[in-house]
Amino acid sequence: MTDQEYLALAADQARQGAGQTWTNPLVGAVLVKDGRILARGYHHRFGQDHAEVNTLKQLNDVRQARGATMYVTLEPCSHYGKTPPCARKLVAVGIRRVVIGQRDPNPLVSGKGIAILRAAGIDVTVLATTTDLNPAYNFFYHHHRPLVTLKMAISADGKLNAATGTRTRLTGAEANHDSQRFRATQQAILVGERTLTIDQPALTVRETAVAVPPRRVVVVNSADQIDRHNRLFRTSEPVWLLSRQPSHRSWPANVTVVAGRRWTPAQIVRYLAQQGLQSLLVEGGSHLHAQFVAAGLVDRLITYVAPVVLGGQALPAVQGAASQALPLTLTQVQSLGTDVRLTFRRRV
Ligand code: AOF
Ligand code: ZN
Repeated sequence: MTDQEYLALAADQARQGAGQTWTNPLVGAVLVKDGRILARGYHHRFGQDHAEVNTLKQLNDVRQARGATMYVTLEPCSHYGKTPPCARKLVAVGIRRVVIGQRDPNPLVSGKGIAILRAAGIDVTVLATTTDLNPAYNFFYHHHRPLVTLKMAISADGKLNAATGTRTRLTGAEANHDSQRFRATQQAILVGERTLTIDQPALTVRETAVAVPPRRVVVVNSADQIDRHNRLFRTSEPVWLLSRQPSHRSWPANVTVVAGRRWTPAQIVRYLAQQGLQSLLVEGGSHLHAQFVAAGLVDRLITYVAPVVLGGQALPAVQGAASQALPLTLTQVQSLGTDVRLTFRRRV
């Protein structure tokens, strides 16, 4: 097998940690000697052992690792964090070669893990074949803000709702499951005030187990004018109300009000970055979509197109703030029952 093929196996390992590792990335590893796989492992959960250590733990006798090659999807760490540095561990057990799927963009590690391995005489190959495993993690360390995905379900004529002030269920069960699965990968979900009251979204992840549920973020003019009977407040996942006006109410423990700022997309994204959030899903409505487009803060777009024409009075998917066109590259087309999902990324 080639280095790339072993790394693909390591990536399969990594994906088993999905939904459990944030703020850490998904990482997987495979240990190979004389063309035989001795062990596989991954980072299971935030705060627990790293992939390399879990892999070594699969061995009956750690001396088997002497002279072996470790394939790992991310540069082994160099720091004493919640666990001791993996790079030193690989040196200590006598690994001869390390093949790395991508360099760690976290400045705590970046390049230092590789340096430790090389200084100890280990043969190190660094590829860039596993960067797709952690898109938001990588984006966050390169751009110092969360990766922003805009998600919309529209009619075949590009409309969101049948008329202002009503909720229109456009997509079918398969598209709804798909959007639930996507939510599970996100650290924050944002809606505007009108969507909160009209659509009554719960903004929860209901079909996947996640260690940390996405924060449910709402931009409002005044937190104190929000109806506490909104469906959003019926469950205990964290809610952040980004309010222009200060709040004098007392709120339940899961609700945080951050007040006194005009919450432009730039302000929202800066605040979420300060809180360490690596991904943001913007889920409506049309005015918030327009603001993010106008601010140039849409990195990816997911559009579900439903087989219906809403016509006349219906609300366009993006409306309000004046904006320039947002050039996109289509990355995927999927049929989901009677609907279609189009995935785009911003063209750079
Ligand atoms: C690895 N293997 O499996 C992971 C790594 O707080 P800690 O100690 O868990 O360290 C977290 C950082 O370590 C994380 O931001 C990333 O740089 C690296 N993650 N490194 O060698 C792993 N999960
Ligand atoms: Zn580590």
